[in-house]
Amino acid sequence: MERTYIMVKPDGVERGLVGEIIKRFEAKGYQLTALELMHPTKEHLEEHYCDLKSKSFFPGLIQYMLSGPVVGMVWTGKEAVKTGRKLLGETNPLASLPGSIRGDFAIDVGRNICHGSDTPENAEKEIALWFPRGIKTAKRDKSIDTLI
Ligand code: FUP
Repeated sequence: MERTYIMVKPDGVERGLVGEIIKRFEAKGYQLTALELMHPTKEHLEEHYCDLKSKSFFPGLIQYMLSGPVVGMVWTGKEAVKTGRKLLGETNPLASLPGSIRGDFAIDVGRNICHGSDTPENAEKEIALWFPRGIKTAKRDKSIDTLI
């Protein structure tokens, strides 16, 4: 099963969109595999966005990402990377269709609410970067059902 790293950025957390984003991934049928509210360091964010280091918007991007906590998540399921990016919409929210998260909730590329891995390889790199202690994937203990 494919995994993707989805992150609610500081503006998404500040605007109270964490639940809305989780709801859409759950409704689509993906499985929530990891979730954590985090306060990443500048160095951690520079590593996450290392491919964009030469871009003129890089300093502003890092500053924005440091403006508040983020919520990192791993979602698992069939074609999670590609479909996850469809659920998020285009990088530029103005190019995102209504019905996508950015299409419904954002207008500025520099405040685009969420991040989603762009390839399965990058997803695994990002999951290792954001969840360095690993992820427990044990199945739920069904014996608890008899206690209810
Ligand atoms: P994405 O894969 O959708 O996250 O897009 P990129 O990796 O190209 O860009 C990462 C982040 O850089 C975007 F989410 C927002 C920011 N960005 C800008 O601020 N200006 C730009 O012109 C392009 C990207």
